[in-house]
Amino acid sequence: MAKMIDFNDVKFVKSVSVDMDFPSPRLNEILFLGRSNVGKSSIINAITNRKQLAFVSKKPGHTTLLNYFLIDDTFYLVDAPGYGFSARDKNHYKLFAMLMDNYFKKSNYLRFAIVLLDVRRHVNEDDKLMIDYLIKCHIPFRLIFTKSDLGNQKERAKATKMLMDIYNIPKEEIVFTSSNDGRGVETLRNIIQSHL
Ligand SMILES: Nc1nc2c(ncn2[C@@H]2O[C@H](COP(=O)(O)OP(=O)(O)OP(=O)(O)O)[C@@H](O)[C@H]2O)c(=O)[nH]1
Ligand SMILES: [Mg+2]
Repeated sequence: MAKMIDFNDVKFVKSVSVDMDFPSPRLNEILFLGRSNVGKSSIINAITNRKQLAFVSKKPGHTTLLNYFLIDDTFYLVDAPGYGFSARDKNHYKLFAMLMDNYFKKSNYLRFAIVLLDVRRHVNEDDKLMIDYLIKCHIPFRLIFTKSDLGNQKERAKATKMLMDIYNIPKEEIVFTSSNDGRGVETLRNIIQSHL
């Protein structure tokens, strides 16, 4: 049996730019994707039981970098920049697209991607582009809802139906997380552990 990962053992290692100067040693990577503001950094903080660890992306200039967090000296959690700037900021979108294209081409260590969706919002064109890209490239991934503390029962039911209808996802595979009240966080740790 694989060893149990200690998610509390976490270090920020480095930010990787479009030149893909990966950290060493090379280890398996779990990538977090999602629209800007969906809660990527917050869920990484929740998974690792930290308050402020993953907000390095909020520093100026860090918005188009991949942030690498080493977990238990075993693998990296990779916090990607948020997408969804395309309409507002063409330049940002170009940088994001270049960064991710290079990443998907050059990282031979990506094991699994987690695409975060806000429980209160419908998937939009940006989400669909990202998800279609993962499917096309045969990158295994899972769709995970964030901010479940803000959604009521009706919104969760609607969100469930949405994923069942659009992506044929079985009901029992749908996970609701919240960085605020911690629900779903242990499930997410187990999902990550199972893909290492
Ligand atoms: N109520 C609630 N708020 C949350 C949750 N997760 C994140 N937030 C809030 O949503 C906002 C965005 O969270 P971030 O974690 O910075 O989102 P992000 O996806 O990393 O954003 P970018 O790095 O800009 O792409 C912050 O104000 C968080 O406090 C949650 O589970 N519940
Ligand atoms: Mg962030």
